[in-house]
Amino acid sequence: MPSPSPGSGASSPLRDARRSRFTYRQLAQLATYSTATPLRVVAHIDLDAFYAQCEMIRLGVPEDKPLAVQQWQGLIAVNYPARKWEIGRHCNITEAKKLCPELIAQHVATWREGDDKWAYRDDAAANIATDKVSLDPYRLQSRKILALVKDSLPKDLQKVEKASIDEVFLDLSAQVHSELLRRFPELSSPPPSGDVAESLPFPSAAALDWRNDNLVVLDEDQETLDPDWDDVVILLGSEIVRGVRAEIREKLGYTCSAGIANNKLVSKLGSAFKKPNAQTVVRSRAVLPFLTGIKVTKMRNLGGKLGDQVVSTFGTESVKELRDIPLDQIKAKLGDETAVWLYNTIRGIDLSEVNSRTQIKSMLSAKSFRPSIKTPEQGIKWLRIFAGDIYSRLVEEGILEHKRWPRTINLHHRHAGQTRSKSSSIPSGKPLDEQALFALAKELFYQIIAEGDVWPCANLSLSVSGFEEGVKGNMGIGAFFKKREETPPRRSIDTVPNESSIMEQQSKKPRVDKSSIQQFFHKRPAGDQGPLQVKEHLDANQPQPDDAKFSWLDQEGNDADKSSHGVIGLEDSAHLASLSCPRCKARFGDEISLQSHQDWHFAKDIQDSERVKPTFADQPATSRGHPPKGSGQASKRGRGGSKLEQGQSKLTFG
Ligand code: DCP
Ligand code: CA
Repeated sequence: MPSPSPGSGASSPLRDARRSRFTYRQLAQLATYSTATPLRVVAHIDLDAFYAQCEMIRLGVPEDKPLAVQQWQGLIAVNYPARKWEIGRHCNITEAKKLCPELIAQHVATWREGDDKWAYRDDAAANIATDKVSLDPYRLQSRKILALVKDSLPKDLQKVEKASIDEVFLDLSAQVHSELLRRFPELSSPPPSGDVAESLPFPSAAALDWRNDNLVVLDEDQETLDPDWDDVVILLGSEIVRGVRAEIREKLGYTCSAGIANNKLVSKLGSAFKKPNAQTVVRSRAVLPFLTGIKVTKMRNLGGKLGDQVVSTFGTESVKELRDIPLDQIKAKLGDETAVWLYNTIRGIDLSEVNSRTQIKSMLSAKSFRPSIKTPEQGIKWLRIFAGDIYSRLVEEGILEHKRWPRTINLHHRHAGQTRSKSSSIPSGKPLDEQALFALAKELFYQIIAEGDVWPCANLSLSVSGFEEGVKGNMGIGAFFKKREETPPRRSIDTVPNESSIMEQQSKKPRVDKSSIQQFFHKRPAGDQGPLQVKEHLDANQPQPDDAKFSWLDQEGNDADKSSHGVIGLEDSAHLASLSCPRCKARFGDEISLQSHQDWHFAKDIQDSERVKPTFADQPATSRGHPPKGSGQASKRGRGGSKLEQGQSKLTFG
């Protein structure tokens, strides 16, 4: 039977007499992207082996050839043919070549001092001390893909959230609503009683054609239930996603995987369920059985410390077993807010919105030094590179047209396993160019140096954040500066906290349950100081970012749970000697690969800290679509983290 269309289903007087489980109100809510309707349709699209596909397409490598993307001695992306040889990100290049001698290993592009453009270089792997990874080629492809996704959806009926460099969420509700009314005109009439709480008529489609979708299948008795509107809408969503994926494949050559469900949580699990080049549909009736087979630590926002705590507190990773624990018991262990959030999450309930904001929140340029640098001159050289890198991305962001402007600049310095950070406001009223950024960065650097005990330095990272919107319409540049000046200028902030600053910060916050989910994530103080605010103190325990890995996540990453947690100090030689990640137990062939991997954890922690987690405020939802009191507001708080992306089109060295 084809997809549902008027008259496509065998209707009988008996069927006509039945009523749907869904109401006219819930149908109408679809058109407004309401998170309260159980008929909501959300998709998550994730590119397969993304960087590897970028390289294959760029180099014209046949699709069945194994290829991996190399960064120094490690691998950061592995295509599916290479995965058949058991090559993964945990391998270093030597191990990978041993597993598959035909492996094509393409090193990422790098910036090099003296060149004003990134390039693919044959000797990059040997030049870790002087080169800095460029992810520009992947950002460019990512932008193209995002633009195509948007183009392939109706302009006025789309809500697209870029979730990371290779992922998007789509809220398809409004488009599906419009398609539904087109195909089932009977739904356009008002409820006969005039009451929107009235049940809809039963769908006239008796069977739905899922084409080659990977449908999460159910027990036979559940499958025998006739499809209701929640099944029909998800089928329509799935058709739309199939079309988007086909466009990406046809026009740009990339394969991707997708999940279609009625919220972000489940759609994301769906896209990872079958890869590559497949789409998985999780109907609402399949959510609970689907989640039963998934580990709690694989769920969105549970890949980190919170997930670890849940597992250790309740002694199980199994979603099914966790569902047997009464809410009160979870509350007693985790506090009310976290407990309710967890209770809902393991039942597949997630009222967070797809957030169509695609603007970046911060930009970061960083470098881990191997060996560590030992003089201010060396540091200054890198600051100039960072300033050039960030400035070129600001230009892409529209700084020359005064569209957007960062308010804060942050410098992070790592020595002996500790990070020192300084930040200051970016003065308003005068043009912000590369030189100005460089001067600000130097000032922060000298402040750090003045504190003493700063050499050798293992990592420097410069970031800008706190973006403001600039000129709109016919507002002149004067108005732009005026607006900026109204913002109280911030003094250079010594970010090593003292007791009073901690107190002040706390007093500004609303009361948070001590054991709530919030405690797992550092919070930003009032007045956005960018994602790195979380690192504003001497921190002896966190590994630090490598240039590429950290850039990847800081600019792109919003991806939730690709890891588990548990941190080590970078300089902790005992840990490094073991060459296995203490957070997720992944093994590495050399220290650099291990550190890169740990940098990824670190960067992801920062990304995670950007998010506000709880979906509901207090009461558990007992059924989908009947969220507890206060859920609407709380769901607004549960937005995704920063999705940052800019290219590095030009870098000058002085
Ligand atoms: N990435 C990275 N370092 C990591 C993880 C990812 O540099 N530790 C980069 C390379 C990936 C891209 O981000 O190609 C997207 O990450 P994914 O986790 O989505 O992985 P892939 O797209 O490579 O593979 P999959 O098909 O499993 O999604
Ligand atoms: Ca991917």
